[in-house]
Amino acid sequence: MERSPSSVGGNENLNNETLSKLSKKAREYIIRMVYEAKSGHPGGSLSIIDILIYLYYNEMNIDPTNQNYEDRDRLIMSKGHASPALYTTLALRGFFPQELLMGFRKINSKLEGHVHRGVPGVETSTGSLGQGLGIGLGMALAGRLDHRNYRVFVILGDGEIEEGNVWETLMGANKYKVSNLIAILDRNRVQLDDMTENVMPMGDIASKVRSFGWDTMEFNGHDFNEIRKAFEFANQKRDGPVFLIANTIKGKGVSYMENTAKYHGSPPANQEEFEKAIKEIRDL
Ligand SMILES: Cc1ncc(C[n+]2csc(CCOP(=O)(O)OP(=O)(O)O)c2C)c(N)n1
Repeated sequence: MERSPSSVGGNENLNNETLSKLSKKAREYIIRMVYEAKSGHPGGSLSIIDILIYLYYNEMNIDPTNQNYEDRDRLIMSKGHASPALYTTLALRGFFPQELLMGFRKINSKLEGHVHRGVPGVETSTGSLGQGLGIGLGMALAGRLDHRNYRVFVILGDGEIEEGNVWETLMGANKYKVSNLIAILDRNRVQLDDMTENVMPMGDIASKVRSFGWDTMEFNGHDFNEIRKAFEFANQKRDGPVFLIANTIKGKGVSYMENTAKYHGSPPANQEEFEKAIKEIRDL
């Protein structure tokens, strides 16, 4: 199937400056949400937020005023612990009121700690790592069978791809030659409690994935020019799936969170840390 983004939906085509402002706002929300909840995952949320902002504002065919229209592009946040990043992006984009963000992880809020389908704009629940790509392949195949023109974007963590079922899906997507499936790897090199290289050395991920029949491209996941080029690459006419490898920094934007596993699943430890994080984000 030829991949041709339709004009339906809400591509805003924002410039880099506006995208950066939105990312800063989102980073601040991420910190506020996990600090207020006294739990949650800031590190892997801060590493993926620039890409999410780009996708939801400039790339995906979506319509916050008609959220479930059949031809909308789908996004699966397979690393479901990065819920603060996805929820914030959806709220900023108008899928639900921003005031609801501060209910994150609280009783009676829909904003559960791991990405939850009850939240407007969320396509599928995630959190058990390794499952999102398979779900994405199913959605991509369904789109093809239904003669729909939508694309499916799946965001994976580099710790997550240690899961074997990811590699089963890499094979399956090649077998079925799905051209409407785009995987995005958040290559921040840190896992839950250590560097990914120490937990499971992955070697050259791009050449491994290419050997499974996917087209690949590596880019800087915090540079909007490079993010734009990566999705231009993904949109080229092709007859198979695409795997984009985003080189990112875990905890990006908050100095004491960067490149460390300590803030994978911990909020700022006290008011001082919280204020430092907010100040650093505002100074970005
Ligand atoms: C099947 C499964 N095993 C283990 C976990 C626990 N866990 C949660 S996050 C995480 C690390 C994920 O690392 P990565 O994919 O690199 O995420 P990121 O650094 O981008 O946050 C682990 C092991 C889980 N959620 N699901």
